[in-house]
Amino acid sequence: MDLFTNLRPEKQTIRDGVTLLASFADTDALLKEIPALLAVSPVRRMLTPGGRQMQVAMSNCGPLGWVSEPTGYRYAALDPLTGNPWPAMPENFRALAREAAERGGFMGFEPDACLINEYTPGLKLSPHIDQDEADKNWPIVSVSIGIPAVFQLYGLTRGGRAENIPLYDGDVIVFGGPARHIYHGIKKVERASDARIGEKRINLTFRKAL
Ligand code: MD3
Ligand code: FE
Repeated sequence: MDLFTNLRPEKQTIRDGVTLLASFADTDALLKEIPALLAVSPVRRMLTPGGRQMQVAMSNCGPLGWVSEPTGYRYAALDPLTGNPWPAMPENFRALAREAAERGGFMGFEPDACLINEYTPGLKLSPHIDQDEADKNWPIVSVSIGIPAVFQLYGLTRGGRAENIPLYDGDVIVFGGPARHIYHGIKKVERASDARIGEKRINLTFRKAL
């Protein structure tokens, strides 16, 4: 054992279709953009089709935004909270998503939606599959900002044991191919503080909805 065995490889295949790019994102640059985005479309706790409030607060940027409502899930051009379009996707967001997708083996990824998830300690995201995107041949690119969280990967069904993957500030995961059909979630977030944003984790997921 040497001193460097704790360093994570910069690129790691977690399983077929799941590529982790450790510390890939310049999160200082991403964070500079976020206040202006959330001033246009604030994070809010959406209602599930079951009528419950989601724990995680969400917003979007880009031409389309993912929304959950009692009537179901959809991608919408207008923010239902404001009646206005979502804020534009910043150029550095777009470039990051494209570069990460390429490293994960997907050329020409042009996301039309970026979901912004905001976690505070104690919150979790229950296991689910993302299936509201028209063409599942495109990947989803996830970017972690702020305090750590444990990502849980299941299989094609919700049950069974999860594979736990700790995610830190700057980590990017590309989910494509067979990984588009696996259940995943975020474990209850542990208390921690980030020097820039405090006790918060922000996750960006870039999607091609249409
Ligand atoms: C695996 N978000 O927004 S990102 C989500 O950290 C979501 O906020 C979590 O799951 C978060 O839907 C995890 C990683 C992620 C996103 C989409 C996936 C993993 C995925 C789609 C298919 C498989
Ligand atoms: Fe998801």
